[in-house]
Amino acid sequence: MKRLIFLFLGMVMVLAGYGSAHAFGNYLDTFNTQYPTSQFPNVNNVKNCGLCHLNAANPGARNAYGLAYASSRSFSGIENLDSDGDGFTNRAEITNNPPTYPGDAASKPAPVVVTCTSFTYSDFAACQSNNTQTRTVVSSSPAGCTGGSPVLTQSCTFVPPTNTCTSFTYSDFGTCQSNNTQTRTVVSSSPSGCTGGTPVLTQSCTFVPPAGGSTSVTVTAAEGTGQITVETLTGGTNLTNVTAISSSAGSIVQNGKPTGFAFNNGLVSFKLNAVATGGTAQVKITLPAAIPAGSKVYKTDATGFHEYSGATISGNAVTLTLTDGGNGDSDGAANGSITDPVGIASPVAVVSDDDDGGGCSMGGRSATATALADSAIMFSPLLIIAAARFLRRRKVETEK
Ligand SMILES: [Ca+2]
Ligand SMILES: [Ca+2]
Repeated sequence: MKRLIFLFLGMVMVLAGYGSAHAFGNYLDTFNTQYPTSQFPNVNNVKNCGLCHLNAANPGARNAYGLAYASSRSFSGIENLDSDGDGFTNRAEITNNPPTYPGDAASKPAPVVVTCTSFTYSDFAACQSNNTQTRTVVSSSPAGCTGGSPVLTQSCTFVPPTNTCTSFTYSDFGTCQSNNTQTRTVVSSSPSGCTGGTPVLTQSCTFVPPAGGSTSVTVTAAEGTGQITVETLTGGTNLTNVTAISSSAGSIVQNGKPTGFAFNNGLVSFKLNAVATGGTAQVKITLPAAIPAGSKVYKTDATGFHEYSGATISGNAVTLTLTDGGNGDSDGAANGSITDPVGIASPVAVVSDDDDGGGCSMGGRSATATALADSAIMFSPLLIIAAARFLRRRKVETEK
């Protein structure tokens, strides 16, 4: 009995195996017709149960390709489908070399490697300290390519960035000048070691002329000789600090004081306000009496007396042409005001040796002239004696 049972089971197994093999054989014939080995030599790689079933070794449920075939019963009818959804059509997988399973998404042709041959680039970045600059690839072609040899760097000449000042600390603004501006200076700047930048050094303001000034001020000469009048002519609004000073005052540096001259009326100092910054101005100084010929105008500063050429003498007045911060401005700064200690040096009186005595001249005699005159005076008695002798001799000869 047992033997009968084993025999039965053996026949069932053989028949089952035959049925499976027979079914596979039918499909395979059809498959071979669609994909002949003669045309696709490697197609045999996928000619097994795994073509249509999830498990090649133990064929059970169909995979996606098997299901598609079961539905259509036509290999040609499903070859343009991508049954397993791996991105390749069933035909592309089967005819690929090597072929892959159209029902197994994990089995698919290796991607085709295309090397990029053309590129578009970003702009080059700033030149770096190593004298190179770089750019990046924006796009490349052909589509889907990889690699290639994009040119991403080039040589350049690195220029160190200038360290420009961006922040400043300032002094206070100075007083408002006659041009309605006031200035300040940079005390410090940052970042450290910077240069340049655009500090704001001036601003508008409203100039207010100094109070108490006048266009004409009269003071008594320091030497008591009379009145000295200082008046503005052009280029300044008013005068302040008009002061008469002795030329020998302790406040006046005596270096350079001319010899043979005297400041008969002393000096007069004044401040001329509201001169255009750096501009020129004219001031007229009228002295108590006519200014002697040969007089010179002197100005004084911290180093002493200096003859001033920017002056015109006429009668008892001298007109000074002055420049703010320059000629004639003893404060030395183009600051809208002119400070001007000035005096007229006249030749000193020289007592002559004339017989009538007591006379004097204003230095009009030269040293040579004086010497000749003195000689003439010295020898005059001898001339008288000689003349007397000459006349006496003539008288004797006549009497003979
Ligand atoms: Ca596929
Ligand atoms: Ca596949």
